[in-house]
Amino acid sequence: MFCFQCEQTAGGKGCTKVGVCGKSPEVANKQDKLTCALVGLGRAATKNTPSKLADELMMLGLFATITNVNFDKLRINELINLIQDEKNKLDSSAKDFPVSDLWTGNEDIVSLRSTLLLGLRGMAAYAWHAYVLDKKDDEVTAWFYKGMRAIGEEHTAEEWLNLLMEFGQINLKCMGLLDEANTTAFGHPVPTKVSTLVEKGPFIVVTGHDLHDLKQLLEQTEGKGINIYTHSEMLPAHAYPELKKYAHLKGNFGTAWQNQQKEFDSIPAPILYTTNCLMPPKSSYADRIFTTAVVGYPELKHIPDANSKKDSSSILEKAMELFGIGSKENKMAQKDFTPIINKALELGGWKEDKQFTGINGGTELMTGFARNAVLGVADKVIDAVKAGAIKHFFLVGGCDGARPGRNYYTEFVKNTPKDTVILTLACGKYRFNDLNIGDIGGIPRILDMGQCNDAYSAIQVAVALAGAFKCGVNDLPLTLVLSWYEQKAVCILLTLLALGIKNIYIGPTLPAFLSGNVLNILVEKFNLKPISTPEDDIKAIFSR
Ligand code: FSO
Ligand code: SF4
Repeated sequence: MFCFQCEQTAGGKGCTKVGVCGKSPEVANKQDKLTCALVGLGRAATKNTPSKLADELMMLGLFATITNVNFDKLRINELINLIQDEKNKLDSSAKDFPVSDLWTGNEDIVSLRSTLLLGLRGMAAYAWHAYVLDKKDDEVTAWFYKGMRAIGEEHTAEEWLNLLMEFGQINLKCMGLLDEANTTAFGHPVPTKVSTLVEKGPFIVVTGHDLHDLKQLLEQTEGKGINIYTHSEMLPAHAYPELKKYAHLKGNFGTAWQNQQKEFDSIPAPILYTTNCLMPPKSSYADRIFTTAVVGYPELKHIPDANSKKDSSSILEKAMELFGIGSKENKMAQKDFTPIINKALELGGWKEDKQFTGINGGTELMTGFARNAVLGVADKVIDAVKAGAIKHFFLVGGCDGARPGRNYYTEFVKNTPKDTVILTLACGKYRFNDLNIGDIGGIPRILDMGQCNDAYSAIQVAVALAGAFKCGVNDLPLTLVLSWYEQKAVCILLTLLALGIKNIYIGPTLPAFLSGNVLNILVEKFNLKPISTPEDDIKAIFSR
């Protein structure tokens, strides 16, 4: 096996024996085969128009290879078989990409090619979340095929760089599509206080990013005496009007994904994984885990899609059930959560209310400062900047992770001057989102904009501020301090670079898939900077 796609890769170079994430060599090799089959599907799509199922397989096949999503070689195999079928229907002469060529060749070319592939994986997750809410964009869909074809082609370094920038723009479109899907289905997020108290009685913890799954679970648990708690990237769900209206969506349990083995160990409740980040479960709680959609792990219980299963092919029938793909009509995935509801009732929850805290001891988390809420008070923000009450904005966001060094982000936030505002998003915020660092004229100093895909909101706010101040985004008093872990962070970074955003700080370590030369190009062109210490970085930011 070879895999260097995430921040925790072995030795900062690549996992070759077994994944630090727990991925086995068999699964890693199958995922490579899946990736190369998707190149074949991309090639076949030049001959005939891909079907709805082909589009679904393109998104889901890429999504399934993201870190901590699917550890089940049988499911990956099913996807490969379905992809081969669809490819043959489009063009039986189209060849897959040789697996042996996927991670080999000239170091810089491998680096650039891998960066595009990993970005495509991240974008596939966003496209899928939009798709289950019935939103699709032809340009985004077409780019998956184009991008995967490119993975199987020879390109010069300059051509790869151009492809990466083009991809960054497409991913912006895709994140915009998901923003539209979420806000159309659930309304615009409103600032909301979220408690970390877990009330006595039966409850279910929901993790991952899929708001459509959460909505269905809320509907099906209403009036049943079961409370629902968000975990990790689900926290922003509390801010959406169509989700927060459910009184039994009570609060948030736990922190970011890397603490799940400790946090889930002894809770008297089941946990629903709608997406990453799934860690190999300990035996103490494996029987309480339920996966759904693209998430998979051998032996864990899976909530299938309840949509029609009436196709003649049995692999397809199975895929329809497991992943929610392949139905003839445009149907949003429908799940029957009875097994998890029964488990919650059986386990019964705690006998007494339990007060939990964030990692800094705070008991309340604020969320819901997405673009609509922030731009709604834009005048106030602009006036505060003009009056000198707000001196600088930081976007401190991205993924959390298990490796040491990530308390940089906590310390960074603690060290920011009192006249600065911190925008944040994704699961990295758990390092500091329970801190009370005050407000500026009623504007909280920490503004949680949402999940990782809500980087779209942050971009909209930055562009609007630049418009108001009649300057470019790079001229704003704004610094991006990003933490990365998996491939969604890669597609977001490419979008930021494609928008020409400079001076981004990135950590806790640099991606193993960026070769020295590629990194040099990014440093020269965009002044991308690795993080150092919070004190030195803050000093450098203010001396610019
Ligand atoms: Fe975190 Fe995991 Fe949202 Fe990622 S839960 S690490 S960037 O999947 O997607 O922020
Ligand atoms: Fe290693 Fe990360 Fe790949 Fe897992 S996803 S095998 S930890 S590089």
